[in-house]
Amino acid sequence: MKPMWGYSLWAQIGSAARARAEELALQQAMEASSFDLSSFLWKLVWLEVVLIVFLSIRMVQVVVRATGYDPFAQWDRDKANMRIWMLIGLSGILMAIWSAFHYADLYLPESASAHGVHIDRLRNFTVGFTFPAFVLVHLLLFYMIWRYYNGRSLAATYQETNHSLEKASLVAISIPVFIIAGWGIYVWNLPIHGQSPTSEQRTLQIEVVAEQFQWRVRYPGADGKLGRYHYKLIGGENVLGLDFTDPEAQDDILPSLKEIHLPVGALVTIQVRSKDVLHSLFLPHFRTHIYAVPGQRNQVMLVPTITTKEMRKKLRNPNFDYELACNQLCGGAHYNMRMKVIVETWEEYQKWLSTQKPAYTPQPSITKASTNSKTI
Ligand SMILES: [Cu+2]
Repeated sequence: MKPMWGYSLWAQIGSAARARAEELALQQAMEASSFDLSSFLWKLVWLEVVLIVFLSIRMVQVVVRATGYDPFAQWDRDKANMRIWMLIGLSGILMAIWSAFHYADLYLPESASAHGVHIDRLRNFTVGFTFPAFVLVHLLLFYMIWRYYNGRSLAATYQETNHSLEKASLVAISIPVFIIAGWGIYVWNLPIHGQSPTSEQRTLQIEVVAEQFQWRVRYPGADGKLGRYHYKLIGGENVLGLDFTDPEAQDDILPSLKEIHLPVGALVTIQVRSKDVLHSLFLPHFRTHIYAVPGQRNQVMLVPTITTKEMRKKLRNPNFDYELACNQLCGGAHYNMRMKVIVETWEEYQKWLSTQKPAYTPQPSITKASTNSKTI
């Protein structure tokens, strides 16, 4: 039977990803079964190290027992414990501070969506507030370990109750918690349903469908509406299960390229669903993330504010591209689930869309089909 709808490229991309996943699984199975001499020798080396440590301790014990001389009798155990704790704790905190600066290059660039600016602000506030507290509390913790380790004459003062201190600390802690929680409820609501278009703002509704291991994007046709679908209609060339009896579905557009085009400044609502397992739509540069759940239609909205061209200029990187990634380990070729996101002007978006074909092409009548069969 001839394919009814002309977008077999999607099917090809899908089968290529599946073939690659099978290839990888086979490779892994072969690697698991073959004998690797060097890794075997390394395991022997580690076993030897463990044995040497164990035997050394045992030897010391035997010597102590035989001679009655204990070299560790004079050791202050509490002091040793305190010093080990100080070493572990302080090196941990130093590493945390070091890594925050060392990996600063890997931080995301400024947010490219309207709500992302709010998310960044909230994040900066929270980190700005908690990081000094984190450092201070840990420094105090290790100071206390040093000051009051057992064996010192100092003893901590005991206080029965101190209501005013407890009240003060309760208030001091709850104020920032309330601010962060309340602000957070407002900010995290923005990408879900907290944004509505202004009077001049354009709106766009698209659909992104996840499957192992690719994304498919559906754009509305001239009517601006996405048509009906049903999972039972998925099959053959109808990869998204669109209901083509619905006129709104007939003009929907399914580009075959692995790209998403978004118009800058428009309020874009993305409907997300999955055809198989749990996936996750992650647009890090837009601070946007939502799960793609089988059997459920999720929704996320964003207003792209910086075009790809502008961001390339800002970052002085002519090769920069926004990215859509799957943020849920969904199977063998999970890494393959990424797409380029192109933010452009409304005119550029319209121009690009006009070059894409609708998902549905009316099936030619039998006589036409027979005469045109070579060209279809
Ligand atoms: Cu995935």
